[in-house]
Amino acid sequence: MRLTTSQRDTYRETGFLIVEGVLSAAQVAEGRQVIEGFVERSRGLTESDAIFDLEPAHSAERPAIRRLKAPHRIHPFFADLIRSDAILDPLEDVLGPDIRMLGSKLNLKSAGVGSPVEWHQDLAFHPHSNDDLCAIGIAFDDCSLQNGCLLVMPGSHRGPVLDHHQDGVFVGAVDVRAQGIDIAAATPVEMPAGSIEIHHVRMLHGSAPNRSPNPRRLLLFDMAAADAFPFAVSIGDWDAFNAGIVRGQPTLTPRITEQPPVRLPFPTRKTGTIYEVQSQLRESAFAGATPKM
Ligand SMILES: O=C(O)CCC(=O)C(=O)O
Repeated sequence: MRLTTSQRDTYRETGFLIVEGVLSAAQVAEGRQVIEGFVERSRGLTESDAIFDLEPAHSAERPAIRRLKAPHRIHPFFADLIRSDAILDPLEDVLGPDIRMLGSKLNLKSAGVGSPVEWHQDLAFHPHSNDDLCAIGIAFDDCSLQNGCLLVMPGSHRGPVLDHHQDGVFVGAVDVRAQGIDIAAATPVEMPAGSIEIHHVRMLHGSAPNRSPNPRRLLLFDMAAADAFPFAVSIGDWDAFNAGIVRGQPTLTPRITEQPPVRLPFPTRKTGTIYEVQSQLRESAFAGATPKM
């Protein structure tokens, strides 16, 4: 499904976009079944590993996965999805014809225990030579304020990468109170299962805990124009780097554009998933009640 001119304008102006009905009911059902299989598998675990990031409340009796770390590497359903026209066509309208997948993650936000994600901009984690990057989120459940849908600050994608440091260390989160950011102005990304949302790499976003009886499973792919090259992060093996090209051609010519300031995510004290890095933030923006928008 290609984006309409009005959808492209919305993305350019606000920094995010929701498109409903991208996955069929059968694909949503298959995805849920695959995810349930991993939840069953996690019963035997007592700590997180290379595949599973477990919620603090996880137990064999009540398994609760916070995140599947790189779903495209562990199941063909997810690998096929990011190479499908349904997902790549709208991405091409946002990123151009040559597209690299930087990585994937599936945040499960289990009913009643799903952890929050503190406010952040993805570009703070992986600054690039230009900012034609985005994340695409694929909903396997209806996403609402009640079950901890994504919250975005429209227009923030036009601003600088904000301070994600505390005490001189990268904590992967913006202290919104200290930086005077009014999160009451945030927009909830509410959408039915089978929808996608695309948000710009500079978009300030986060999400509240899931205190509802319903899960909120969101598959996310970090995507980049193939001529956006990472700053300060080793490319490593060239062929492995280019294995991430999911449409079009790789290039040896980085496109360097003028963009609002970026900041490098160094020094680090703690690495791992965003939940682990953000655990260093002194005060959660989501402590207490689910915010009302
Ligand atoms: O799952 C969410 O609500 C937010 C995910 C996110 O922003 C991230 O994992 O970087």
